[in-house]
Amino acid sequence: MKKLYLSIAAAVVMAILPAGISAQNNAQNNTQNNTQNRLTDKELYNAIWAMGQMYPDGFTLDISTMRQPTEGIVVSYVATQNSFDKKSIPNVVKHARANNNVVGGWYNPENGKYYFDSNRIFPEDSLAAAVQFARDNDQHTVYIASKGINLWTNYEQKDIRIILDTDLGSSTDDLFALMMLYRYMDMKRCNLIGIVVDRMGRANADIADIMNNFYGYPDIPIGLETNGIPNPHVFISYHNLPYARSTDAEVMFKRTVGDSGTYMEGYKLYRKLLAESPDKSVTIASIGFVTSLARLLESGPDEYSPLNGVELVRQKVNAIYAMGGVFGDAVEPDYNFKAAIDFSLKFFALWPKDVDIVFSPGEVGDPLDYRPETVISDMSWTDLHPIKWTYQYLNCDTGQKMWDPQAVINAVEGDALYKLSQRGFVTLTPNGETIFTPNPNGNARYQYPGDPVWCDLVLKYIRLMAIQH
Ligand SMILES: [Ca+2]
Repeated sequence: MKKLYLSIAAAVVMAILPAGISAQNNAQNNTQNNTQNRLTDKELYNAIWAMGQMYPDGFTLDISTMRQPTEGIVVSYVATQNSFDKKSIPNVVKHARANNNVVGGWYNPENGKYYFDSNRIFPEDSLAAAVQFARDNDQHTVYIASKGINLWTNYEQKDIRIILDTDLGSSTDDLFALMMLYRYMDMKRCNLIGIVVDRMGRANADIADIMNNFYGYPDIPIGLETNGIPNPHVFISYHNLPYARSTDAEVMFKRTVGDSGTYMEGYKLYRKLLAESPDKSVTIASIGFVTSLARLLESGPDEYSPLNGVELVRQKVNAIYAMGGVFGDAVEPDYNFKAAIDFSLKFFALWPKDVDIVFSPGEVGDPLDYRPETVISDMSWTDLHPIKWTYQYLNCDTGQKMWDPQAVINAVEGDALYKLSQRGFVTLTPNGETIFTPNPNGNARYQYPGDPVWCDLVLKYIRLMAIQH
């Protein structure tokens, strides 16, 4: 359901009420139920109806205080969802009084109807519970009052199986992309079936291990590239994060694999996970080097599948969302493909031309600047937090732009949040340039950068995920 709740002052509501009541309550309106008790039911219904007309994009109203909630996650009850027009308002109010004293409404210009409903408000750090409640009440969206954004609940959504392919251990946007996936898991919006760490070095896989544990998914399998590119540039060296200790020398973050365990080779984990998955069920989010992907595509039959890598991808993968590439008028250099150019050339040559690939160029995430002080502030709810630790103890003045989450969000949300190019084919030059050739039968598209409103919305979305606990 479309909803856009506006932040109007209670005074505006009062302006539509009888003068005497308006004056009294503008002066002193702190007592719960005070306002409602002073209104007759008919006056309350008229006020709600008037708000629906004044704010056709939507409103939320606490009828015990006649104020708009300024924070909270607003979810509608299914019981009142077919409440059209003025005659339905008494029933909505009755339900609201019996439950949470919150009503909302909006106008649908497509059918000329006003919709009113009774709402429940959850704390903003309880997104998973709010989404579950929304699903139980057949609601497509929840509304975040403090941020002015709607989130999809996708209650009818099928299982999306995600494999994250990441170069953990350098820029911190990989950490945020991974965080988003766990929070999507909390909301049951995807199933993260595996993490492939394509940056060589055991510590980088250990980072995935502590992230899995911290976010409550200790058993998500992790693969590690062992034959990728040697010594790629490190922007922020947070490889010591898995072994952080408190001032009392206590190990801060749990691991599942630990010092004695081993990680599966990255492309082998791909083969295992793909072989175990239904056809066309897996979406890959690639936010690092395509080293393990190139090795997967070059692989032959093994104990997991009689198919070679290309055929396995063709049969099992629905789409890949890849952070990288430079398109259109963009001038910024690509890092991910160029840094691993030999692997990237193999990847582009072998990736099946009938399996979709959506590129997220750097310019999409560029304006989404999640400042270090904001990160630490958003994570003020705990001191035991791997991302917060990184920001507290390392210099994170570089690398905090939210590039990688764009591939992950697009992979889970689908295309609704992004403006994508027309279809075409993309080839890679030995210099690392991505060449796009339009073709309606092409498998490739790329994200266009969003406008400032869009960038603001998506950054708020990422920040909302960071406060969940
Ligand atoms: Ca990355």
